[in-house]
Amino acid sequence: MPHRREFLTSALATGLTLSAGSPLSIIGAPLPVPTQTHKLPALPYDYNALEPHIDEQTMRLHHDKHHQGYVNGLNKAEDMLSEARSSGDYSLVQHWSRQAAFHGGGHWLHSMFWKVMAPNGKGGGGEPSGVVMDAIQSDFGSFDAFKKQFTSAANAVEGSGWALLLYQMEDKKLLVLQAENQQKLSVWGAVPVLGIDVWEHAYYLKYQNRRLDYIESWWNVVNWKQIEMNLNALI
Ligand code: MN3
Repeated sequence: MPHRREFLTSALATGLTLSAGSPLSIIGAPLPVPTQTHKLPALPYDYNALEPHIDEQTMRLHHDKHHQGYVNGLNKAEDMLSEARSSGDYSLVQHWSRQAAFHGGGHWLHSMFWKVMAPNGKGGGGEPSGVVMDAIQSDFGSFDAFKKQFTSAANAVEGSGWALLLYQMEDKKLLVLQAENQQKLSVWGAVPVLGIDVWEHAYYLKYQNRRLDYIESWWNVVNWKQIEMNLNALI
């Protein structure tokens, strides 16, 4: 499907007139409307389901406004990138590639973030078992050692970012990394299987500047079954 501007340009070039407020049409036939490639996924639970660890208002703002913003930003960046490529303006290509990386990172990580959480006692909290526990023990020594390292990494992110547990495909090992913003990582070939958002918008309403309290409470809603599915898809 052509992008909207290309389409409008070609529509106008062929002498069509567009009237404001009415659907585009050629002699009654509806014209294709540009699709928004990426869409905001629904939360897999209610907005208040993670209380008291993550409050309802934070979840509403975080999912409906912040995540939606990344989805919109990614759709726009991809459209603009396509235009910049056709025009041959490679400084714009670079600009929109960076925007796509930022917003795409945000969209992907938030989509994972909602899924790796579940209400406490209903899939959330406790410890992993099976393949996840085996991998954690083998790569970090113990679950406790992993949890301390991950908590410390999350708490120490400078400014906005994430702590991530990733599976390194080449080494077949788990590792913990920080991502600044959404996308600045230091390792290739590693896929996130668990992550915590430590941007202030993820916790500030309830925890204010007490990021560590948020992280420690967050462990109560970690959905280890989902992490097992994420890992099993890679190994
Ligand atoms: Mn966020």
